[in-house]
Amino acid sequence: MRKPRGAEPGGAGPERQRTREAADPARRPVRASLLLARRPVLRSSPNMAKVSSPTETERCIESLIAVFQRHAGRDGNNCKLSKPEFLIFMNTELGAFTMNQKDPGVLDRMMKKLDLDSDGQLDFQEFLNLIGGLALACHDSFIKSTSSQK
Ligand SMILES: [Ca+2]
Repeated sequence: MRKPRGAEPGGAGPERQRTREAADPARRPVRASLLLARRPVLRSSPNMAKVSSPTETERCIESLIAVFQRHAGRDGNNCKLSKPEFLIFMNTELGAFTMNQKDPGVLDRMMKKLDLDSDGQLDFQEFLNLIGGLALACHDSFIKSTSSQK
């Protein structure tokens, strides 16, 4: 009697091991980042290096850095967000927020307020103040809406 493939008892044999190894590189792409560079590289076998997946928080930090650098780099300097870059960032990444503003001067005032050293550009720290402020406003609004439901 012929058994169907892979139905043998103790199916975690060499065949299953091979398919898992083949699928791994696609599931866990090796990514270059500061966060991952500091993570320990675990080796389960001499031929296979496993890089542990970034946590949700690490992915958020990586995303913030990537988005900042992508927008700041439009003029060649990816360390500072110029006013035109800031406006593009606000209209593309935070379009829902921007569209709800009735005052056309709100982005100008935001840029001035965020630009703590008044160099006409936002560095990453100044950018994080914007993100932190928006996150805080969202959190407060979330708390208010959940407490009013009780
Ligand atoms: Ca600045």
